[in-house]
Amino acid sequence: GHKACVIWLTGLSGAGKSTIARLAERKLYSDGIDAYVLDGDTLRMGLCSDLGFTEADRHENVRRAAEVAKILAQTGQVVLVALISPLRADRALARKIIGEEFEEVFIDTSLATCEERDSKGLYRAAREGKIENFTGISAPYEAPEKPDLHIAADKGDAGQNATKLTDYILSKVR
Ligand code: GGZ
Repeated sequence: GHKACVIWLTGLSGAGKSTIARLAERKLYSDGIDAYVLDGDTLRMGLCSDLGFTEADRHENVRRAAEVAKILAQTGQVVLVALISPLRADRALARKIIGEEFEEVFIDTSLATCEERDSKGLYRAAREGKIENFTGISAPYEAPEKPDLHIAADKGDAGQNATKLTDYILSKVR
């Protein structure tokens, strides 16, 4: 068996968190490691469907995700959490809930790049004032100061970044 852990991916909307997490999940699988992705988008359709994007709601979103990740990690899986989780205090809470198995990974894609990609048109809508409290535009994003792993994701394709992440995870769990 391998050690369980919770890989917490933080970064802006459109930074590539979910994509990288899903690619890493598959790579881990082919290395015989059970991995599971907990995605903000998915959680917000069910468990967190009562939450919006105020500071209080994001705090609660992060707290619930951390509690679920902790339970999943107890089953021995590698849990990949992909959540903007913009505030340092909230990520510190997640670390506290999860304990020593918590690894913070910064998917560092600049606001300029995310906004240029704008794959869902959300940045444009936020600039037009159609979405309130949008991270990076009208709500803060506090970059991690000392992430356990820093992935500069402005350049380099998702596959390469997922390989970096997978290698890091393998070094932790084996
Ligand atoms: C940020 C928002 C917002 C606002 C909707 N601010 O790129 P996406 O679409 O698919 O991912 C974003 C997702 C963020 O949810 P999280 O649960 O990760 O956020 S947090 O950790 O801060 O609670 C984005 C969409 O929801 N979205 N409105 N105002 N992102």
